[in-house]
Amino acid sequence: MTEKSTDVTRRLFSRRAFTATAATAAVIAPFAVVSQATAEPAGKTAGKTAGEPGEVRRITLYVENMPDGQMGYGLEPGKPTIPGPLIEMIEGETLEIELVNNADVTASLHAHGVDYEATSDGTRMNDSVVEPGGRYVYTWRTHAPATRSDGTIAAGSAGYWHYHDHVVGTDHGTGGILRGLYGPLVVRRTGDVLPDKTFTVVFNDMKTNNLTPAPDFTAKLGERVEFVVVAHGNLFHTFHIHGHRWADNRTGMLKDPEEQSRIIDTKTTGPAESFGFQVIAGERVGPGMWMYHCHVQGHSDAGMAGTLMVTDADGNVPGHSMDDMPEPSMSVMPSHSMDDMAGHSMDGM
Ligand SMILES: [Cu+2]
Repeated sequence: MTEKSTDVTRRLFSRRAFTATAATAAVIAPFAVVSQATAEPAGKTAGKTAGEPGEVRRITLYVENMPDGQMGYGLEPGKPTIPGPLIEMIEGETLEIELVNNADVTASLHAHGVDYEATSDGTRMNDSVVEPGGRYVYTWRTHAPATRSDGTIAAGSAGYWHYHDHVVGTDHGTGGILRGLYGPLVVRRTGDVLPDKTFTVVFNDMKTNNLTPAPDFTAKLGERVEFVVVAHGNLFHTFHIHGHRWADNRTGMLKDPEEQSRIIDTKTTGPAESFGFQVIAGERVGPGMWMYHCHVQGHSDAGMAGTLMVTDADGNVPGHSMDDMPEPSMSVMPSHSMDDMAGHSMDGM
């Protein structure tokens, strides 16, 4: 524990040093970020949008044990990740997910935000869990917004959602979520602007994507970066990212300059809540080491902090040697024992 705390402190300290240097560099060398972004080839940051929905697609998702008592979902056997793979749908589509349980405990798949029969809800109550060695098909449907016969509006499925286990440890999946069985689900509306990269940040009790410190992400200046933020466990968190802001609406983007959505750079989220947004990496602020973190002070101090590294056209962050930079990670293998999880015992999970 002592060694780990020291490690976290060292990384946070060195990040502070990076940030100070980056700020200095930005003063010395101003960036024309907007023009650089718009200088990207068409289709890089504009014109790339979600198409028309297909009808039914089918994927296979594997549940597997991982080192240190953790578990993950993956699209291929032997390749589980925490968080699980990004699953994207377009409103109107149906997705059949065959869950193959290669783990040693009964597991399941429960989704937020989409339409499903009770038999696809991933609970023991509805007999939709998967024994070790078994497989089961969950069907998720989505729909576009519509006007009901009474004239009211039925919302569409589009949003930043997520999925998770609902049976490992307890009938609420408390052990599965703790061990890493969760992932992002993005339902897009036809015409939505597509990102260049999507990063998922899951605040899971005192870890981020089951890691301490939080993982680091890399993007090039001007890339359209999408964040999906999910909270799990027993705590509330406040996501914050340095140097970037978004609109507090479905996509994070304004459709019209007069739209009244609040522009924010911090958002509080509690267990099983999720939100997402897109930003242009480094827009108006340039390349640099841009910290993101939970803004509950005790949480960030305990390691719920990571970096969005925005690189210049040459792949460098001005003022930083690439040797100094933390290894970027998009999906992560856990590197810490479950014993480290504050306030939780693995007993019975
Ligand atoms: Cu927090």
